[in-house]
Amino acid sequence: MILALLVVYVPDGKTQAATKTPTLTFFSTRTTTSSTSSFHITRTSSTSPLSSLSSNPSTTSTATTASLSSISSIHTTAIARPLPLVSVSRTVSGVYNTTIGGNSTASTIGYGMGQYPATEEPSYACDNNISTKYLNFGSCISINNSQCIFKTGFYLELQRGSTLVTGMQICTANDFAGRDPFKMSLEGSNQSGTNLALGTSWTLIYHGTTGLQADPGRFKCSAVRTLNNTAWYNSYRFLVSETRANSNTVQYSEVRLYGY
Ligand SMILES: [Ca+2]
Repeated sequence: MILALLVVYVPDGKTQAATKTPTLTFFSTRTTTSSTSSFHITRTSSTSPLSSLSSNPSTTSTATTASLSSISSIHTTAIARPLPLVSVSRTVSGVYNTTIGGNSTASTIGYGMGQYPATEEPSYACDNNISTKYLNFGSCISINNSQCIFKTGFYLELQRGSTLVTGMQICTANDFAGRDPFKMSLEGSNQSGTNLALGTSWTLIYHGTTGLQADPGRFKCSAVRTLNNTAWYNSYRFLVSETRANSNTVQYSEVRLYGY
């Protein structure tokens, strides 16, 4: 006699502490014969490494067998997933001349200092579309200098609410590799609205290279960088510290966050 048992656990994914398990799936079979009545539990779990999430966030691993008594002791590997960067009121705020932990200086539409073209606005870095990009002129406009775009970026409050970010990925745009972000920072905040313009609302999560040190080509993404972060935030701010080469603008097609 064969009895199939399926157990699926899916968490709410929003507000609980970091100990929650993202997804747990068991496929179980019970096999009995005239000589034995033991249970055989076939477990199928998703254990894809973070680096594989850009192509497939739920790769299935091999099955293992355990006794029924060990079901409660089976642990799954937490799986960081690409996070939808849908923002509250669909607002993604561009900034320039903004330092880590400092107040945000708002960027506006235009072709001047600290501005961005209307067709290359900040939200295009969060639209999950690699063919669109965010470009900022920074503070130099016509001067090619790696520091001209220093302190540009954007921030947003996630519509999904409290989120734990444990990985990120930056994607290049259509042209001019020298405009690629080379160094960056990521900060988190549990403030919202106008309070996000205040530097005191932000806590630094990561400051370092983007993973684009070697040019991956146009419309390509860096490997997913694992972040050593255990704090949950509603809002995130991304700032570029340096471009690949001297340039009068900085641009990127996507900033992708991974986590829970
Ligand atoms: Ca895009």
